[in-house]
Amino acid sequence: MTSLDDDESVGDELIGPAIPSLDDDRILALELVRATEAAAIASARFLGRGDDDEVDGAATDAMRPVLGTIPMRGVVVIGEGEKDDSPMIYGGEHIGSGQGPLVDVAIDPIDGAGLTAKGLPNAISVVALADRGSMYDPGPCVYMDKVVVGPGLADAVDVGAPVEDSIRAVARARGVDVRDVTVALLDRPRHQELVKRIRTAGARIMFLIDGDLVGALLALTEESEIDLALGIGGAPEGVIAACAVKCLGGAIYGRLAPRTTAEARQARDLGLRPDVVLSTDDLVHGNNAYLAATGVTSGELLRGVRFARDTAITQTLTMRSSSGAVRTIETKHRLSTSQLLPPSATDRV
Ligand code: VTB
Repeated sequence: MTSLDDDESVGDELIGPAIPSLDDDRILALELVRATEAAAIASARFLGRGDDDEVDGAATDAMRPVLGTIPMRGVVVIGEGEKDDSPMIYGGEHIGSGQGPLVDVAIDPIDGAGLTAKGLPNAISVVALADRGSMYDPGPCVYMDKVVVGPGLADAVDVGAPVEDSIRAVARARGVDVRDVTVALLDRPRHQELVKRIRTAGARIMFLIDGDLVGALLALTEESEIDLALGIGGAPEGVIAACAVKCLGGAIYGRLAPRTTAEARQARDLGLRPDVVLSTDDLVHGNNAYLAATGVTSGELLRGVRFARDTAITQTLTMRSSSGAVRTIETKHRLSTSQLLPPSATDRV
């Protein structure tokens, strides 16, 4: 976990005029949109071309310079893992214009690089912010076992409770039959047993090929078809989902799911507790979270990037916890004059 006290580099950031508080800086909710729009447009150029790394690289390349213009003093807590040949935004990196509030930053320039490379639905580009020191750092743990439910269902579930109980509790809270409860989870062999139990309990399942963040966001959206997002997905996505919970209501419970005993040991050495259930507040404390997500490929949550003559149209959700405002922003970008994209992304127009 990053904290103000143990981050030596914060020293320089504290020099100068008084630092604004994050909740005074509502403009950030709009500034973030530009970062996810840029990543979405750049990565959508590689739709269906079969190369995940190209998609990922384009998203990161386009997002990085925009993040650099945002008036914040950010430290990346949730960044990208190391991958060859891709320009990464690393955990610990300082990001932002160097003015503005002290924030923790979580980025997923593209959740669903593989989906985009195959032209499949539900790829999004995401950035989230919260007060400095407030985001949970899953360290070496790649996976987290998660339960996400929308507003009004927060008390109905717990990652430690049997899934059958959670499904029944959600049905009761929503006033519907169990067979009308819809669960989203990643389509993975590791979920075989869980799938059997959900089916035996009588609920419906919507499988996610990839991109469990969209599953979480849909579970948090009352009008969506999904009531509950479950199962083992990305740990970073768990922290980002917690930012969304702060803005939209509902709850996330997560437990780190180390892949090996060595990873579990490494996590414990860093003070993490793989056996403990983490609440929304453990994953992001305080009430100052922001999140922006732009559709890369179309899905139930967002439309993907559409290209026309010298134009790209994007759809973005942007939200901020302290006001509770959730905006859907559709933007028409004139590609020949847009300052948003690096030249490498526009020369293919
Ligand atoms: C999910 C998904 C990501 O990783 O977190 C998934 O949201 C979980 O890992 O898009 P596995 O694919 O190994 O099951 C991604 O697919 C890739 O980061």
